[in-house]
Amino acid sequence: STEQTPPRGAFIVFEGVDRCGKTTQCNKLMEHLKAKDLSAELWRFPDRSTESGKRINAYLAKEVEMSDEEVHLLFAQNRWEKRQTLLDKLAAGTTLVVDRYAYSGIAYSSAKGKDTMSLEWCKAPDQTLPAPDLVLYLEVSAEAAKARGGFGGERYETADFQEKVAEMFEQQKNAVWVSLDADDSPDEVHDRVKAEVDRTLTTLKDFTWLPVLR
Ligand code: NYM
Repeated sequence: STEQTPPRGAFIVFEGVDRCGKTTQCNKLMEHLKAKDLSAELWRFPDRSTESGKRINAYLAKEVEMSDEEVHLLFAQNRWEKRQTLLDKLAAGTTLVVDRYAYSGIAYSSAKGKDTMSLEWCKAPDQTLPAPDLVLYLEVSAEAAKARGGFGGERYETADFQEKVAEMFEQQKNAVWVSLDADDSPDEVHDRVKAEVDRTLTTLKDFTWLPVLR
């Protein structure tokens, strides 16, 4: 047969503190991928539609109390629930644009600074989940974040805590991370996103396997 297996989809993750512009950039990237006629889906974590997601939503809305350790594991469970679907989509050639992943789980939990929750402890529950091909980290300066203001009433949405979260993101940077200056205009950021994603898409022709989180 002359049929060729299509390359797998790309696994692209956006990360950053609250109000860094991730949602805007995810939507712009989806338009770019659709314009290229690529099969692509937009996902976000937490997925608030599942059982674990509903509990997470109630926790973030301050409707229920939970220990920091419990909610950390619940966020990880919320990702593990999606593991097989995620792998199936990529194998079928669908590119996934994912708004937050394990790095958020690790950053927000370890930013709490509890001695029961070291960085290593926080990393453990997500280990061996599929690792993304590209992490686009939207870096927003403390000044710009303050100027944007408008934090909602959810848990974690205070300037002091967000600064600690940013520090914990910094500690997780690795070879697939690209930091983008999110103080630039949305269109400028999008231009860089496009360049990074297009570069990543071309590398997928050369390998079909997916690494795992370590
Ligand atoms: N968050 C998100 C965590 O604390 N742990 C996680 O694993 C994930 C994925 O949930 N403040 C936090 C970060 C956000 C909040 O995210 C909800 P969003 O993107 O606002 O829906």
